[in-house]
Amino acid sequence: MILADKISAQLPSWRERTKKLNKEFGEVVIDKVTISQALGGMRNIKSLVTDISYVDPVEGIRFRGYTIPELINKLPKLRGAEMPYVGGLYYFLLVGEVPTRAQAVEVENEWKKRSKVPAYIFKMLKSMPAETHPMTLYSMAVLALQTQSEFARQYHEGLKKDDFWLAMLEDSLNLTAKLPEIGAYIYRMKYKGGKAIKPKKNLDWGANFAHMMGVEDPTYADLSRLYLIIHSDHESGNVSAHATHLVGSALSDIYYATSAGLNGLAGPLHGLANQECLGWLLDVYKKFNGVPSKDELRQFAWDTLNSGQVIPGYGHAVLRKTDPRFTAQAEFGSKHFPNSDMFRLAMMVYEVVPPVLVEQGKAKDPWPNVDAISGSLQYHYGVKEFDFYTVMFGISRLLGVSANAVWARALGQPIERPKSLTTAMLEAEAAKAK
Ligand code: HAX
Repeated sequence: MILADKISAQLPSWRERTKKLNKEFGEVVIDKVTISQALGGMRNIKSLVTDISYVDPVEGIRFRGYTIPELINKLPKLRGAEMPYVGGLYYFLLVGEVPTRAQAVEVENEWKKRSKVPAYIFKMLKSMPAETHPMTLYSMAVLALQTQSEFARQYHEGLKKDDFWLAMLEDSLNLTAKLPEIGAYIYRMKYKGGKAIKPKKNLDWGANFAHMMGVEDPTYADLSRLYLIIHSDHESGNVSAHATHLVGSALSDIYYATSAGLNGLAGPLHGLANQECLGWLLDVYKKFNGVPSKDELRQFAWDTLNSGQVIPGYGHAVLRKTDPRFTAQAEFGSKHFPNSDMFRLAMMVYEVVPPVLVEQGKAKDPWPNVDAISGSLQYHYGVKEFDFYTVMFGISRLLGVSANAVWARALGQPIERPKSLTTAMLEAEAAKAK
C-alpha cells in the first residue's frame, strides 16, 4: 500500500535523527518551567514533538511547512473542483510530500475499500436517547469500532515494536474511511427524521460527506473539502490532539485514543466553541431582528463580557493574530455568498469584537480563531443545527491526530508521564527564589 511504502522508505532516517538527539544531546535544555506555567495549564512549555504541523503565534498553522493558501494551491484537485482532495491532504500529513493526483486518488480508493460501517454501529446510535449530544454519539461510534482494531489484535499476537506503526496505519485508514458516513448518519438521524443517505462510490471522501448530509448546492462539496482540510491538525498541545496522544502513548489503539480526543474536542473552550459561536450570532440576530448596527453589536459584546461569559470564537492559547483558518473560510464566504445575513454578521463581529476585547484587556489574543466563522458558512447551506458542528470538526481532526499517532508509534514515542509537585513544594521553590 502506497502510504506504508512511502513511510517505510523514510523511517530509518527519522529514527536515526530521533535516536541521535536522544542519545547524544539528551541533556540539552530546551525550556524552563515557571510556577505560573505549572499552575496555568502548562501554557507554552515546549515538551511535545511533531513534524506534521506547527502553529506560529503570529503566522498561524503550517502543515509540514506549508501555509493554508499554499496547501490549497499545491494539493491535487478533482477536475472542476475548487478545493483539493482530502485524501491528498491525508497523504501529505502522513508522508510529508505533496502527492500527485494519482497518489491522492490512491488514498481516496483505500478509503472507499474500507468505508463500510458495520450495521451494529447504526443500531447502537439509534438506541440512544433522542436528547444525546451528537458529539457523544460520534465518540461512541468511534469507540464501538474498537472491536475491529488490528493493532489490538496483532499486539496480543506478539507484534514486533518496529512494526507497531503499520498496524496503527491500518487502523487509522479503516477508521477515517468510515467517518463521513458515521457523521452524516448522526446528522440525518437526529435532524432529518432518520432518513440516511447512502454514500456514492464515484464521489471523493469530502464530496461524499456533503452528499450524505443531503445538501444539494454543489459548492457545499467544496466547502466540505475545505472544512475537512483546515480543521485536521493544529500541532500537538491542543486538547484533542494531546488527549489522543496521551491515551495512545499507553499503547491504546487508535479507536480508544481518538475517542478520548473527541471527548476533549467536545468542550466549550475547544471544539464546541463553533456551536457556541453560531448560538451567539443567532442570539444577536434574534435580539435585533436581523443584522444589527455596529454600535448595537458592540453593546451586545460588552453585555456578554459583563455577564462573565467569553465571546466564543475569539482568543487562542497560542495564536496572537487572526487565525488563517478563519481567513480561508472568510474568503470562501466572500466569494460564494457575501450577502448571506449570517456571514455578514460574522464578518461584522470580526470588525467590532477585537477592539472590545483589547479595551477589556484580559484576552491575550483578541482575534478570531477557526470557530468564529465556520458555523455561519454551514448556516448558509441550511445546516443550521449547530450542536452538530463539532462533529464535523471531529471528522477532520481525526485525520491529523491519527497521522500523528502513526508517527508516534513509528518513532517509538514512549508512554507520557509528567511529574507533579505539591503546592508546598512550589512555595518552597518560591521562597528559595526570593
Ligand atoms: N472572551 C472573553 N474573555 C476571554 C476570551 C474571550 N473570547 N478569550 C480569553 N479571555 C479571557 C480568559 O477567560 C482569561 O480570563 P481570566 O483571567 O478571568 O481567567 C483571560 O482572558 C486570559 O486568557 P488567555 O490567556 O488570553 O487565553 P487562554 O489561553 O487561557 O484560553 C481560549 C484560550 C481559547 C480558551 C480563550 O481565548 C477562550 O475562552 N476563547 C473563547 C472560546 C473559544 O473560542 N474557544 C475555541 C479556541 C480554538 C479552538 O480550540 N478551537 O477548537
